[in-house]
Amino acid sequence: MSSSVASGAVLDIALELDALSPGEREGLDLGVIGLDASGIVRECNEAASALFGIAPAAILGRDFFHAVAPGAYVPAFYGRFISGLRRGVLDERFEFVFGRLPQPLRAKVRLRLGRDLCWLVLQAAETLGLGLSRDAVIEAVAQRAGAGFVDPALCEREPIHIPGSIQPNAVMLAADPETLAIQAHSTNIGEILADDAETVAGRSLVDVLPAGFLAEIRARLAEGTLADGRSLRRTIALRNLDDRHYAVAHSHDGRLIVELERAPERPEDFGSASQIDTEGAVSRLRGAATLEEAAAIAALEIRLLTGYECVLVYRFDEDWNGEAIAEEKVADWSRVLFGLRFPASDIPAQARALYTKAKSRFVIDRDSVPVPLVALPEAGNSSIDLSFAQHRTLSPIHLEYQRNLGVNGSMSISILVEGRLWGLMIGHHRQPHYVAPETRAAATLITDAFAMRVQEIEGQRLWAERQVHLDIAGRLTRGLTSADDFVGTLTAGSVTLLDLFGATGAAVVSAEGVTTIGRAPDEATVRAATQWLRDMLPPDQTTFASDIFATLCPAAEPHHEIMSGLLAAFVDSGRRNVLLWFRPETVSTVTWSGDPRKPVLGGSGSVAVLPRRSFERWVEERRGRAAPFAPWQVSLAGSIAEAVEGVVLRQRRKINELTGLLAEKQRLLDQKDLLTREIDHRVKNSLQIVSAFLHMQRRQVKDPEAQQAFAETSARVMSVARVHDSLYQAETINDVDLGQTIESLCNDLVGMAGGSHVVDLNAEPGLMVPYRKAVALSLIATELVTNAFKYGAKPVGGSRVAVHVSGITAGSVRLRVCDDGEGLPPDWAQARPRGSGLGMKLIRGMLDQIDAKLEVANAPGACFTITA
Ligand code: BLA
Repeated sequence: MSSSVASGAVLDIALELDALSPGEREGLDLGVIGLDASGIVRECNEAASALFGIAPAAILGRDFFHAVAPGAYVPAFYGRFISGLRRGVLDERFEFVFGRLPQPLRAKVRLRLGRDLCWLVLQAAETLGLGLSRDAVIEAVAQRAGAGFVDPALCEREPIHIPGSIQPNAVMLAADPETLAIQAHSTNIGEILADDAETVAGRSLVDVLPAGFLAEIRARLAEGTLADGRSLRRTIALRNLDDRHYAVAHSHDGRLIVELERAPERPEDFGSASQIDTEGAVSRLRGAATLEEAAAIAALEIRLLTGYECVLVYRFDEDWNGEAIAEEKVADWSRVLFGLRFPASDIPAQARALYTKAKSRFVIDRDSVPVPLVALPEAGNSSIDLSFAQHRTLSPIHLEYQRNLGVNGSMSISILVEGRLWGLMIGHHRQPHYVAPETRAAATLITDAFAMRVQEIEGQRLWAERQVHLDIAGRLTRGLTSADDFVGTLTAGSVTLLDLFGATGAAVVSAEGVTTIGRAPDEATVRAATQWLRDMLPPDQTTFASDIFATLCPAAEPHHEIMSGLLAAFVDSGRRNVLLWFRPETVSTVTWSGDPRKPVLGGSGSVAVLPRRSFERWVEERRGRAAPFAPWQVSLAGSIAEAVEGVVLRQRRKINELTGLLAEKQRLLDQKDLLTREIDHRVKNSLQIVSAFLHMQRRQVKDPEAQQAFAETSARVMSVARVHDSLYQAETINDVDLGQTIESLCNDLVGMAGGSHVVDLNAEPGLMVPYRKAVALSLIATELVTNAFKYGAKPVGGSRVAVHVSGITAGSVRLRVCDDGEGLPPDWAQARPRGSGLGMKLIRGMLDQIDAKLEVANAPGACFTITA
């Protein structure tokens, strides 16, 4: 803003002002202003009022440095004034640029302490533009004829880290960190050069900066502790100049950058903050219980400290839109930004990325004229990266935004929570506003303290919430480890999926089906939603969360009231099993500062985009949206799904094991069956052979009794063989078809007996009896039929025997053998047995074995009924 260039003899009028009458001073064509010791304008001539474009009456009696020319409230102007007053000696000549619209003005200034007043003599030197890019923006605003709204992404293109200029409150030097050779400098370099040498070409920092400061810089460079946002800050006296300068050195992008700004001579000159201020502020922040309270405290403390008329705490949401969650401002500023939402494009992505690295931005005067950087040939071709420079000029588009917002002087300090840009501490002033370096540092410190308190408060809340969830998740997983039925464990236990994530409904999709709890959609919708997830998500994605699911998935749309929010976790890689949580739609209103659908205006000429003009409240009714799921909730859902996978896998393994076991058992059973049948077959064969032998032997003996005995024994063996034959043919190894067995048996007996014996068989088909019963009944039948053949036979011709086999009740059968002989004598039971009596003994033995009952009657032939 200032230059120490001598201002020519014209301003020598300052020497005579005390001697002139007020009328004579009024008549001068140089601007003359008389200030009292408080900086109040006591006199102002016509030329001065014309220079400022303000009527003398509106200047007289007002504070020059705060009301008339607030841009002059800087060390280079007010600082000179106050120091001179203190010393009692003041006569300074310098140049100053008054930022104002439409055109800033460079003026030659002489500040001289007169007898009663301090004289300020001003001569307009030239009107200036606001720099090429800012002028282009202003031109575009003027030209704009409803060019409509454009893609906000265009805002992200501006390379704000290489603006090619700095704000005029400082002088900048860029040097080679190795050789300290100056590579570039701001064009106002003359302000710090004592010898009026306008150029530093071919010179080194050694020629400009004090040796002590340079030694520190060298040491820090060697250590590597001057990069990545670190800097060395010192107040230094420049060679041949009394003025103390606040110097900040940092290295970035292969350059050493030094910024020098005139420092207040005394802390009280510009109300520089001290530890005393920050101490109180930090302890008050500590006492804040809630986020809102902490934000309000931080905003107030910083406003009091920095003097901005308004300080806001601005918080980003997950989409990088932002909201003013605290607003502390002077009583006479009626504008309200508190509670309003601002679209993400207001602070575009590249700005947010930069603010994550570089902590703060202070702008004294929005309409000050940027000072270009000139690169010397030594600098090479690349532009100077000002990412970490304190005095980088801000984007001209953003400065236009500030103008639309009614803001001139401003600050923004990054609120970083866990390394992420959580928000900004924003300072607004309607006039230009200087903040001393120590105060800037203090505001940054308080902002950091606030960020830490946020981390604590949010961390505690999150911790408590997470603890509850971890506890529930732990109970669910413990349940899962001992359960085989994971669906039941998750949906029907003392804790369920509904106890997690503030869900109002949940569902489990498994191979068995869909199980829902709470407010959940019908099964078909759950299935359709699951299918949508399977179709839409890349194969390796195992979890999914959305707060607008009903607008994404067509099947969910009709159910937006209950499933606007969805959190899903696939259990297995085949995605057959999935856990789902539902959150209802929460209808809410968001009040935007301006229509969020039109945040960016199209520009004109070389300027593609312009900020919106209107910050009118714009109320959006939000529908189709649920409270969003937090990332930790999504990952917790993922780990529950993993635990479930364990159960599913275990279940599957168990089923596989059991199926294996079953198959093996079946194989063994089949084998045994085969073996038994084989044995039965062989037994039958062996018995048949034995029976045949007996038959053969019968022929060889002559004794009729022996013959009879052989025949009977043969028949008995045969009957057992028959049972084994039936067993061999039976489908199951235990049961025997009794009718069939008896039938074969009777055929054998008729065959063996020869002659004219006949058996009339009446057997119920498919009458199955256990093996033991079959053997016993077969033997009994053999005895009874053989006996009938023997004793029931008529003298002429054979006997006719009726054999009847039938079932009575389940598990019991009846065998009846009747002959057509004369019947048994009345005393047959007592009579000496006919023959050997072995037959009857055998019958009784068999009856006992199977616990059967025998009835004997004459009807009229002998009739035996066995119930077994
Ligand atoms: C930067 N925008 C910013 C900054 C703020 C805002 C605080 C930080 C710079 C600074 O310190 O001033 C926005 N200011 C706000 C908001 C509030 C506020 C939201 O007080 C509400 C309380 N901005 C636009 C459009 C574009 C744009 C349309 O509105 C681009 C087309 C750009 N904003 C933009 C750019 C920056 C910015 C490029 C970076 C400025 C810089 O650091 O150079």
